[in-house]
Amino acid sequence: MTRHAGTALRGIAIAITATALALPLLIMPRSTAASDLAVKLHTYAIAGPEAQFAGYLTREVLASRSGTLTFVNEDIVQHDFNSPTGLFWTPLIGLNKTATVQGLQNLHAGVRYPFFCSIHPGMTGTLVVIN
Ligand SMILES: [Cu+2]
Repeated sequence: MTRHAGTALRGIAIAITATALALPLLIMPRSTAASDLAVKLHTYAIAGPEAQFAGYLTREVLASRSGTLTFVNEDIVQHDFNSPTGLFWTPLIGLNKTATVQGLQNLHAGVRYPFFCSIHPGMTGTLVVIN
């Protein structure tokens, strides 16, 4: 085999490899790339004992727009979980109660949103929307 033929074969091998790598991307329906891989998270935000002084136990909370975020109150004092701009919210709930956070569909993936307790403004955190 001449040096020229070897170079040509190497070029063909590279072309075949590149095609093999690109093929799944071309065949894969567009929806599979992002939305089918999106995870519907069920996550929790928690107010622990003395939360009005200690803050939320979960200062950073993950959520997905199509998932479920449950707020849990483990304090004897009532608390809630709200967006300062009204994008998401729960009612005030008492000890050992849970509430589903409403309004997640209003949010945008990849954005961090502040949250707080409406009767204890010092209770704050960040909601991270992953998809
Ligand atoms: Cu509170």
